[in-house]
Amino acid sequence: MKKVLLTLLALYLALCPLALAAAEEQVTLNVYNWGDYIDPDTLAVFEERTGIRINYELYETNEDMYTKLKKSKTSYDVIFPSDYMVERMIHEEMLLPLDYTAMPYTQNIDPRFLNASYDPTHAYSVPYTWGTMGILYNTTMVDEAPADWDALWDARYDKSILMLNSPRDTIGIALKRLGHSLNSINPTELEEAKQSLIAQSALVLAYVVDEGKDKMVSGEAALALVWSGDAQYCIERNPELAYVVPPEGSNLFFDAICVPTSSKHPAEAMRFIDFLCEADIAAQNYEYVGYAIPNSAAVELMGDAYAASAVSNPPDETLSRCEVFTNLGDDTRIYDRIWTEIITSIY
Ligand code: SPD
Repeated sequence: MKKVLLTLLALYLALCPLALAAAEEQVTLNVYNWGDYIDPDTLAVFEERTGIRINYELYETNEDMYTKLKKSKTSYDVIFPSDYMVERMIHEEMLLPLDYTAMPYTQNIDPRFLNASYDPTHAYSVPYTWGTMGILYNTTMVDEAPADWDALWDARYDKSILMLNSPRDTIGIALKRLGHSLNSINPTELEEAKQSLIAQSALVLAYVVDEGKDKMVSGEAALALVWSGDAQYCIERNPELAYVVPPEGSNLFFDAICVPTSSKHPAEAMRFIDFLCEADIAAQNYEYVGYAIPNSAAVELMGDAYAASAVSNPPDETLSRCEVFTNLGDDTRIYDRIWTEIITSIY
């Protein structure tokens, strides 16, 4: 009996350091993403499958995410910037080059999405979602379908209009409405856009990001400037809602997955990116977030329902009227200043 106990004790002492080392080695990934931009069940699947923990934090705009990364001491491992922000972060050496040999499921990405001007060889970014900006409107609350961007400046919808609390998007659409490029750095055009947004502000119910979805689904507002994925989400929950990309043109955006240079666990971060590219996981995320995905294998899995959505899959004619945001370099400061002036004129 004594011999058995001594053997058990020896075994325990031998295994204990191993168990402690394993516990110490447990990796936690700091994932920083937009609100409502992943099915939380997929995070649980990843954790269970890999033993890697996920600490998940949210942001509302590219600018919030960028500022946090620049200023915070927290090291993030995975982020989801849009096109122009990827370009800016590459330029400012804030992103790590990706190891595609460690991410075999990235082969599911449709090659049409792999020659983007914001990261031509996709050395730093894996495409995650894409979409357009447009007007979501309640067909029972507006007199007619919006014919152009002016609908968001229409006094008939006083305090029933929602705008995005996002500088590039909102200023960009004001520029587009006035017939200018949404990448304009022309001071006269930007001043004109600023004045138009200040004038519009009296009609605006709220400047929102994710909270706008509930307001539209519940009928609290009649019209909203939205991203197409959020339009898809809302229309699925309230069939009285419809989405239009106005004829003056709009923004075509691409959101991507990247690893910041501050990452402490780049190998695990890439394992997570690879996981998100698995067909069934990407399809599950589409069902949850409503944003179009560049993953051919997942699109194949989803079949007709996905293909039939004109919101997720706008016709080429609509896309040909859209522009992608570009990194404006130092001129980004002009947008920051204008946005501050708009917001302070309101409150
Ligand atoms: N729920 C938030 C979804 C984020 C969509 N990103 C759009 C970026 C446009 N530049």
